[in-house]
Amino acid sequence: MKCILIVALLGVSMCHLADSKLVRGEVPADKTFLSKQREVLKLLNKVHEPNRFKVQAELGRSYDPTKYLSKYKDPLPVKTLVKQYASGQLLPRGQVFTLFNEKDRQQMITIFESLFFAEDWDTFLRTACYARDRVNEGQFVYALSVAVLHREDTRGLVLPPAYEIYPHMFVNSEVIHAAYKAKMRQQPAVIRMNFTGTIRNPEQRVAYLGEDVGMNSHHSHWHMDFPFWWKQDEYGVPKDRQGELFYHMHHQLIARFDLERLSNDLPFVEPLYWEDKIVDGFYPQTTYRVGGEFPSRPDNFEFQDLENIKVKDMVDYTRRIREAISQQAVITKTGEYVYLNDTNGINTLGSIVEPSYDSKHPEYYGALHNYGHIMLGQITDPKGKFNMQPGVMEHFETATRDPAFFRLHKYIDNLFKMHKDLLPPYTRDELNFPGVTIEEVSVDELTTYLEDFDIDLLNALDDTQELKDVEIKARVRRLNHSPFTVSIKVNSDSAATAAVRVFLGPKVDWFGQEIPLNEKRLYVIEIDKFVAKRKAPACVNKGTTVVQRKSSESSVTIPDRETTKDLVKRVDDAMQGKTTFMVNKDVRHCGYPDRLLLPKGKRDGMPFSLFVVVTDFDKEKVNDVPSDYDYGGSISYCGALSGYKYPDSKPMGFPFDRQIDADHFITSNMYQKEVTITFKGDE
Ligand SMILES: *[C@@H]1O[C@H](CO)[C@@H](O)[C@H](O)[C@H]1NC(C)=O
Ligand SMILES: *[C@@H]1O[C@H](CO)[C@@H](O)[C@H](O)[C@H]1NC(C)=O
Ligand SMILES: [Cu+2]
Repeated sequence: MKCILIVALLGVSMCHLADSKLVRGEVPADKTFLSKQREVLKLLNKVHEPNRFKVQAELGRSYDPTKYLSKYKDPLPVKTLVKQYASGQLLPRGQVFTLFNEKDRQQMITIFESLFFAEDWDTFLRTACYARDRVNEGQFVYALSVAVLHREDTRGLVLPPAYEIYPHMFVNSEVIHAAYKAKMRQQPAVIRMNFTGTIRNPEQRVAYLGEDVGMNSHHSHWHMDFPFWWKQDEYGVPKDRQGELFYHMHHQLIARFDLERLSNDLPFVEPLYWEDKIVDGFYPQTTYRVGGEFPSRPDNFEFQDLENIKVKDMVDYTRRIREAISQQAVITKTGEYVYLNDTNGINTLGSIVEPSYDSKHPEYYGALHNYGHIMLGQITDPKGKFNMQPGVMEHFETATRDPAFFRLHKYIDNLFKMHKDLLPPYTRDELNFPGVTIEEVSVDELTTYLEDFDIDLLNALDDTQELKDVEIKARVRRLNHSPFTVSIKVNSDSAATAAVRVFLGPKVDWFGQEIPLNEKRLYVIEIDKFVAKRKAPACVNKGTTVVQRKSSESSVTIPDRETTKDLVKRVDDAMQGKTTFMVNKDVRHCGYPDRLLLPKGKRDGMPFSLFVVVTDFDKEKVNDVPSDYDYGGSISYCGALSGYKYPDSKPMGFPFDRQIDADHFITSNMYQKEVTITFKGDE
């Protein structure tokens, strides 16, 4: 007992010396924090209408940024913003903003930089109020969100869930129509939302995943935490292993989609190809707030040349990327080679494929992923003849609704696989943890069910101040699972710190055939990754430790987001001194929903393979923080935001990211076990 205590104390005090940014867990918010939180919530209230809060509105009206240029670390963006506004160049309010439109994105970046470079909170707030009623609301919400997520003086502020800021992106047209009716009658209403499509479309069986608001929220927040346009050096906020995370997070999304498909008797998703037909069409049944429906795509549609992006370009980019992969080197703008044959290769490749601002040669390797989104988004109006709105693929909030999202990403993932397959399989030394044996792993019964969830639609509905707000909600079905605990019995012959990775993979494929390990690895999902202290033999005589971990603690997931209404109330109560508002400075909005941690499974039970891998954390640790520091809770897919590096040096997805020789894979520090997931509940 004593011995553990000493270890823990040492860890904490050491890191206090090393790092002042470290705030562990929740602390009570002070007045300053509460007032910032309140201001941000006001800024994001009913963004389609002029700011209702008089003080903010007045602040914005009277503020002239050009008089305070010395208050910006870089005054150029805010100068540009003012100039663009004055000359009417900005995207008007009310129009659809998509990040994939180059011009609209550049404007959004100017707004973001104006906010981000504001020297202090006051200047930030004034700039935000200035922009709130002048710039396009889509650009505003995006720029403000990314700024809040990255400024030091806004750390820990909670943003309202995106599905409450602009519910149009998340619920379908019928719901919006019904909501308007209810609002006009001033009657509270709960409107049942159905998933897109009909039973005659097999893809509809997995619509509950692609249309899950938590899943969409995770995806859009991942892209806010790791924007592809992020200028690491200029902003002074590095994005550690951004290219690799792009690969890993999306790979996990596809693998999870595939397990969900298997649970619903659908085969694994097939990649798409630029010159082939896209067999499955998509009818989103979703409407923009103004400007009409999201465009739909009939079955068997082919990719079309757009004004600026040709199908042939996509083929060329792909060929060059494949060439780089087989040569294990990419060529830079200046003609040098950057090798891909080490653990950093995937990061280089990821930033080329997405591409992020770090792409070594965007002219040569193009923008495979981003253009893929655009090609799919504009497929039904490639020449802009009908002035159609952007498709669901052109917003990270809506992209996963379209099954083509997973097909595009499978295609991209196969390129990453091609690269990983050229790296040598892990050696026994790399896999092993000498002196450590997992003796047993046990898990509670794994069960899933569907439940109702209500989305607050208040923000979606235009109204006037005179019209009273009535409760109008959309009720959706969503997947959930019973909480479970994984218990791992580890035997060790010395004291050290262990990194524990928990994975789940399919056992049999769509045909019911057992999947060989080297193929299974492609569909293995990460359930958790955490650090457990092993007790020293001096403390525990027998050297056996049982590590227990709850599903709710998973570093893949975050819990349900708090509703704006509850958040506002909590802040108001705390400001009046009625309650204490607890704040976690590392709060993450990015994170797979806890509810979706497990795939649905089947009514009569579906077998899966559970893997637990224990390795030596001291050999892979990267940051000088206590080993159980949780970086806001969802590091696995979302990395570390607060200026830290990704916490372990192993390749993401280790040890399933490389080819496996099944006969020489499972070492004593690994454990494999069959588990069953049973779907219990109503459809
Ligand atoms: C959803 O489907 C049910 C049953 O088919 C139907 O009664 C209901 O009106 C639908 N909801 C909406 C919002 O269209
Ligand atoms: C990668 O390839 C280069 C060029 O062939 C070689 O010099 C280097 O040693 C290789 N690195 C690894 C880790 O294999
Ligand atoms: Cu994405």
